[in-house]
Amino acid sequence: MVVDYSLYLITDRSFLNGRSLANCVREAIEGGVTLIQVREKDISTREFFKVAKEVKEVTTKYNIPLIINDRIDIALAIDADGIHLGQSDMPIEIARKILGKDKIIGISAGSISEALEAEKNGADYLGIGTVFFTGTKKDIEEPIGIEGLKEIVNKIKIPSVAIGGINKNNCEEVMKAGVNGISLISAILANDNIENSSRNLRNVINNYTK
Ligand code: TZP
Ligand code: MG
Repeated sequence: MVVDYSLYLITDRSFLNGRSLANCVREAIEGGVTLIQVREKDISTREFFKVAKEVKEVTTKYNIPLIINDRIDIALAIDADGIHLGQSDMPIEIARKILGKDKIIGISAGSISEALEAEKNGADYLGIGTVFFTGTKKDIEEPIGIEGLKEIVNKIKIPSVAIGGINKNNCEEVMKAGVNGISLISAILANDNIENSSRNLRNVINNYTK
């Protein structure tokens, strides 16, 4: 599967203000989002399954790959295209055994050693960060910044996306660091007009996509 990593929306229901996640995802795709990750914390298994299934209907219709954060069982249950794992989640080798070679496995990496390890163990892409401080994820230590991002990107061969505090004002310098794309939550979902905010990002990064 050829995946376009350029504009990667990660979901978070706390930004929805009563809007349906499936509709928000549809608007984001209309605005140029190329990849979706359903990432939900503090949610029951049943609710996660329901939300993921609703989003899957939209991504299937638009032929956009769908990644599930952390929950391999949910990914299998809805036949998602892949999974995104953090450093404390299931080891990648085990996830690969469970999911098979055709599913996408993404790994969060915040250092060169984490990135090289994930690449060696067969990750399909890396989510590199946190690049900037962000209110969306509170448990962040020191952001790696653009320089830290460049150092990691220069050491790896697999596709990468940057994550953490990315918005329309800083996405150009993030793309210039050499990543294949940007992944973001609030810069898209915290806006009333999701399609427009996606399109604004799309317009800036179009010049830099590999
Ligand atoms: N992992 C590192 S930062 C982050 C995650 C899931 C949150 C990114 O959210 P935002 O709103 O794009 O900064
Ligand atoms: Mg995780």
